[in-house]
Amino acid sequence: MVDTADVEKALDAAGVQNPAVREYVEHWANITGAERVEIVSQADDARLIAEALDAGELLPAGEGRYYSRSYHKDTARSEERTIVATNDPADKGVYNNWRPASEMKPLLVERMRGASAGKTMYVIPYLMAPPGNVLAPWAAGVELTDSRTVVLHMMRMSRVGAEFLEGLEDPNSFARAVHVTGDLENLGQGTPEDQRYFVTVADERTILHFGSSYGGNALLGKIAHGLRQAAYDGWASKKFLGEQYMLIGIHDKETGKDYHICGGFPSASGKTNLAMMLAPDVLGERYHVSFYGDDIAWLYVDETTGQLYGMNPEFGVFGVAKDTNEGTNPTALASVEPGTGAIFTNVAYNPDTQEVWWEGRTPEPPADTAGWLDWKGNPIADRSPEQAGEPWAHPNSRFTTTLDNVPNIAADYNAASGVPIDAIIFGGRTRDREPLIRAITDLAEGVYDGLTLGAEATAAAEGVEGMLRYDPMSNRPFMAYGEGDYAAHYLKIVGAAKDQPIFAHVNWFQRDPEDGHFLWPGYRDNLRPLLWLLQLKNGEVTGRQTPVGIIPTREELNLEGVDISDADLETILSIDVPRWQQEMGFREEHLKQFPNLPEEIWEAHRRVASGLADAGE
Ligand code: GTP
Ligand code: SPV
Ligand code: MN
Repeated sequence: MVDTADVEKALDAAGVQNPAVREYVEHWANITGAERVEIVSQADDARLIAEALDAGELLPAGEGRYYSRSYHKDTARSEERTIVATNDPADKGVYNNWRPASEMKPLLVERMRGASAGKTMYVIPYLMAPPGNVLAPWAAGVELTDSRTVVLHMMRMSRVGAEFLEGLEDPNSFARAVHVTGDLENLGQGTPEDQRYFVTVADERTILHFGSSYGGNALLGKIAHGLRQAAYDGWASKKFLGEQYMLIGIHDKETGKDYHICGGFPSASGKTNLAMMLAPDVLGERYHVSFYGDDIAWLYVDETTGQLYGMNPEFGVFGVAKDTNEGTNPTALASVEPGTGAIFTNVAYNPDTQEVWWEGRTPEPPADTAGWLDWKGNPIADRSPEQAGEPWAHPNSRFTTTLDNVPNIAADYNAASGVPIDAIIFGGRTRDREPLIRAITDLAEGVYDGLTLGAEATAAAEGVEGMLRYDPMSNRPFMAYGEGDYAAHYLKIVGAAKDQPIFAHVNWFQRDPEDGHFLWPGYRDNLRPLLWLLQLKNGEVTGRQTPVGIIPTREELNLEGVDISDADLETILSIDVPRWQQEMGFREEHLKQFPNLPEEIWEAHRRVASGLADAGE
């Protein structure tokens, strides 16, 4: 085990002077029993990559690209094992899996004690904000991890460097994020003996994750700090919202105007794709879409101007590989080209050619299977006939790359303030009922709509793919406190903005009940309903009022060059009243779970329900 003098020496060498940080690092070095401590900064990337290649933790995937494979039972977030703990039972919500801090902390210390023996404990100082943002007091953090692969991911996903910890107004205002991998082969993942725990002790700003080295379970700046902790901090400070939102800019070259839209879709439901979207060819002369963020936005109102702002606290993209190709998302492919330093995880890999492949990359898998290994590392050529249909890549396989590599990254993505928000959208995978877009102009109705977002679960979480469930604001797995308090806080933050954003619910995933085809072509064509939404906000179109919002008429939606049948278009631009009436009953049950839901939300519910009752007569 490393001795305190050596920890002090490492901290000195890295220029870490903040006494609270030093104490925290020493404390956990003692508990985890790591053999050595290393403080990392962005400048260490090339060296750590070389070490990881040497150790076989990463494999080369062509020039300046890397491949990593995670343990086969460790490929997605575990919602069941994720817990928000605090010292106040009033923080218990329906979805946050609340437990007392006093119960969880000892359990985690017990599991982490001595668990990094023989390993290096990496100290990753990071910032979840563009430098200089007013929310900086909640953005600094220090992740401790015993996994080099996690370090390399964190360097791509967040701003890393000891400088972010010095000069904090309150030297204690950094999130303490401890990650210990554990013995992955003996953790009983998914069994009653499951040893994993992913705990955010929100009122102590301490994150303790044990038993995984994958994605949101292990890159603690991202989901645990950027979403769960931030949601709690935003509420406790009454200053901001931390949301699972993408954030894009739309530039109209004809009028010179810039618009910014943010919005939440559940995990693996299209945020990255929307943020990387190119305008359809016929609209490309006039409009340009720029990328600000694809997974997290923090929203706040500027106290002097009253303007609502959104900013992306992340520095990179951890995107779903499946179905990413030249047609669906050429931007994503460009962002992981040779030389970008991108890391692919759990895709199929060919060590002979250093190529990678995933389902949907090309219509058919490589014809010559020689050398190809599936995501578990098993040769494709050795598959039995029964295994032939199994995917080559894990459905939640991902690519990791920094914002700088994204071709449509906004010129001002690093701006300290973030950007003014014009619209907030919600959406998800919904195979029926939800039209292409319905706009909502009232704040309470917008928040109500977010709270009643119902969608199919995806492979981004273990075990629930395809199940229909409510996913409030696309935050169900990231809820940090009670849903009633959350709704009230949301109303207050956005309600304080002098110009109110327009809300909308979108759905790219309606399917034909007979043959299952997607009714809307999606991807870059998704710009069309968004342009309509901005025109509606500007008073340039009026749409058609329905009980569940305003939907575009066929004429208003720019459909030039879209390949869609009249019948499909009709379906996605209409409201199935009986189906919606049935939905209102489910919504009532869903909302009833939340005590102290603001009366405005219930009023919105009753307004929509009575509108639907009238429409059905
Ligand atoms: P997380 O990173 O898990 O939070 O997910 P995300 O919301 O960023 O999801 P992402 O954009 O990576 O999309 C996930 C999957 O949805 C991919 O397989 C996409 O190909 C698919 N997808 C995205 N947009 C569309 C669309 O417009 N239509 C259809 N049919 N599929 C889409
Ligand atoms: C999600 O699951 O919503 C993600 C990926 O964005 S992970 O980092 O694994 O949480
Ligand atoms: Mn996400």
